[in-house]
Amino acid sequence: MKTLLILLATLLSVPVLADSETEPNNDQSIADTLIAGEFMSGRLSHDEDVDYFEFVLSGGAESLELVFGSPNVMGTENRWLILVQRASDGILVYQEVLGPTADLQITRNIDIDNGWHWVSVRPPGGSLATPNDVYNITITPDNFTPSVGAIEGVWQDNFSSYYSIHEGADGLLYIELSTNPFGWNAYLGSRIEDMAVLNLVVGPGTATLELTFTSSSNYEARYLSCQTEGGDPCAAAPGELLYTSTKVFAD
Ligand SMILES: [Ca+2]
Ligand SMILES: [Ca+2]
Repeated sequence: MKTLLILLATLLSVPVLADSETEPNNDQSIADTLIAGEFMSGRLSHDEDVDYFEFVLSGGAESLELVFGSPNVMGTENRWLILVQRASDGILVYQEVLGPTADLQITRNIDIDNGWHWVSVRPPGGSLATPNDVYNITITPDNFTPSVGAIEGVWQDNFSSYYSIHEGADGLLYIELSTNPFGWNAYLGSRIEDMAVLNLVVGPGTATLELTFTSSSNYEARYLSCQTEGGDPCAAAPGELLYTSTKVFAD
């Protein structure tokens, strides 16, 4: 197990589920594609640089979560103008000048319909300087469902524990890569849309775990039921948020 954790720590320096802009992307006809739930990074290289991205919503999307950050930015002076535009008629569905800080990305929920859209990132104009730090942008529609295989990989929760997810036609295997000296735990079950329901198959006691994927790189974990080996209720009550995880490695 120790070897595995060292291996994981080595792998974790590699960002995953991420893409970078491809210049020139300065108008709508050569926009880069945003994938729901995946991180896109870019940079305004000069005062005339505009970065266009495009995405298509389907299946009855009604709102879009847009997350905008700049993880290495120094201070609070950096501002980017973000526009979201419907391609069919050019209507602006969102525009705002955003100033994320290194420790605080910005999240907005935007009312939106199905169809093709553009996001553009540009200098803020006026007396504000063009920021030259790297920015990142992630969009996730409210009806988002990860595709089969998109959630495979190694995940880390907000308490620094690791998990491994394996998904195929036969179901979803979820392994807790615990440092617990008494052994490891595994759950088996299946996923429908954004929710997996999994039963403990290796480990003490009985438990049914529910994972809710809010994107291809985030989920929340809760027990639907849980009993210890001695038949007592587990410390965490059913429905209580146990942890949130982010994806840290994929093939
Ligand atoms: Ca750029
Ligand atoms: Ca550009």
